[in-house]
This record gives sequence, structure tokens and C-alpha cells, in this order.
Amino acid sequence: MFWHCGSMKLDLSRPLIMGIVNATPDSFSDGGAHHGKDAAIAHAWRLIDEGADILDIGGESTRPGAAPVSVVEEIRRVVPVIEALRDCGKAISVDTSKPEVMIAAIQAGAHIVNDVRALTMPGALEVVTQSDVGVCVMHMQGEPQTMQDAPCYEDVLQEVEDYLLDRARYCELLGIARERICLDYGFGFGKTVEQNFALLANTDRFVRSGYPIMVGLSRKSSLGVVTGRGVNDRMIASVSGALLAMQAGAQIIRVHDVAQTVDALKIWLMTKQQRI
Ligand code: 9MG
Repeated sequence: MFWHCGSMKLDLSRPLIMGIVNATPDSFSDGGAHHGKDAAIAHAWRLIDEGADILDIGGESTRPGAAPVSVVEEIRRVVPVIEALRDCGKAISVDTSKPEVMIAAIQAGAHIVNDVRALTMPGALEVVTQSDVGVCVMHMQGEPQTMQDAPCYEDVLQEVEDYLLDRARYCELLGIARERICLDYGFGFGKTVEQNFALLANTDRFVRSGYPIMVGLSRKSSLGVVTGRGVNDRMIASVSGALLAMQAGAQIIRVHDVAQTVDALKIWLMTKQQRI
């Protein structure tokens, strides 16, 4: 299976590791340590050295309560980083929901749009349709500011699955080829701890949709609730969750701790008689 992302065709015969590059001053899990163009670029190169297959560059935090960022500021944060990395040999993803940012990022060299709002902002679907980039369509209930206030589902698995499949079909109807679409159940986005782990436990159900599945649980608060650990002390919990997602068939794992997740991937691959 391949994920078609502009000039890149990503081979999904093994899970790919997407490294998180925050170009934000308020990122929830690194305290904005990578804010600033040069710091973000240096961090991205470190993630490449550690084995990242994809870099996900974001200029606006999606953590609950994070301050909104204007279009101009978001472009100012992400575009120079993408331009500096466009020839790094790895796929470049832009983490945004804003169509204007998508356009600027694609022009700067991004191969993937990673949208936690599943291309629902006016104009976003059209931007992706008119390009050839890959897209990650994620499920979220509510908006980042308030999504954890009162998540409400009758059947979280069914509702998230229905939403993602409807959205994927709509994207296809408007002209985004199926091979360009990846789905993500949105661990931590408008779900309780129990609902997040029900989704993780049923990752294989989403994999059976036939679309590539991305899972992102790195350092998220549900891991903190279960382990009692602070945000900077959740690496083992994150790698454990990543391994469970891989074992269930997820093809893209979005992480902060690339080196440690690659170690887990290497061990997992040995059980499939594969090496990287
Ligand atoms: C931007 N972002 C934060 N968490 C995420 C997740 O779980 N999945 C995707 N696709 N993007 C995310």
C-alpha cells in the first residue's frame, strides 16, 4: 500500500514514523522549546537523524486552551521551516486547518496536509482538491478550546468510524483520489480517557477501512491520567501506545520521541522478519 503525497509516494509496507516539529511558542508538550525558525529546523534535522519518515510542522497548538493564531502569524511560523526542509528527502506535512496556510505551505513544498478539522473550514477541501498533496482527515468532537469539557457519544467507535468514512467519501466525491487520503480517529480530541483507549484498542477496526490509519497519542493527557506522569515524563507510555497501534496495523504513528519509537518499531519489525 502507498500513500500518494504530491511528489512522494510513501511505502506503507511498514509503519512510518511522523516526527512532530512545533513552530509554536505555546506547544503543550515541549513548552515551546522549538519556537523560532532555526530551532524548529534544527529539531527537524535531529528527528530525521533519529529515523523520522515524515515531519509534521505546526504553527498553532491544538491543545485545549491554546491561544488562537492569525493566518498571517501561522504562515510566518511554518513557511520558512518548510522551505528550509523541502529538500531534506523526507515527506513534509503541515499541521493546519486554515486554507490560506495550506496554500502557502503547499507552495513552500509541503507534501501532506494534516488537518485535525478534517478539511471542514471553508475553502480547505477546495485547496486540497486543487493540489496533489496527501491529506490526513482527523476526527474531533468540538473545538480544541472546549473539546474536553463534556465529550458525548452513544457509541464512540461507530460515530468516529461513520464520521471518518463519510468525510473520506466526500473528499473523494470532490476529487481527492482515495490514494491521497489517510484517516485518524483523533486520540485526545473531544474524548474521555476511556473513549481514547477504546479507540486505541479498536485500531484494527479502522485499519479494515482500507485507508491508511494515522495514530497520534504522544505525551497526551490521557497517558498522564493513567500513569500519573507529567507531560515530559510520558515517553514510555507514548512508545507503549505507539507499539500497540503498530501491532493493530496503524501505518503512520505521530510522535515527539522519534528515536525511542524507532527502537520499538525495529523490535516489532523483527517479529515480521523485517529490518530497517
Ligand atoms: C496536530 N495533531 C495533534 N494531535 C494529533 C493527532 O492525534 N493526529 C493528527 N493527525 N494530528 C494531530
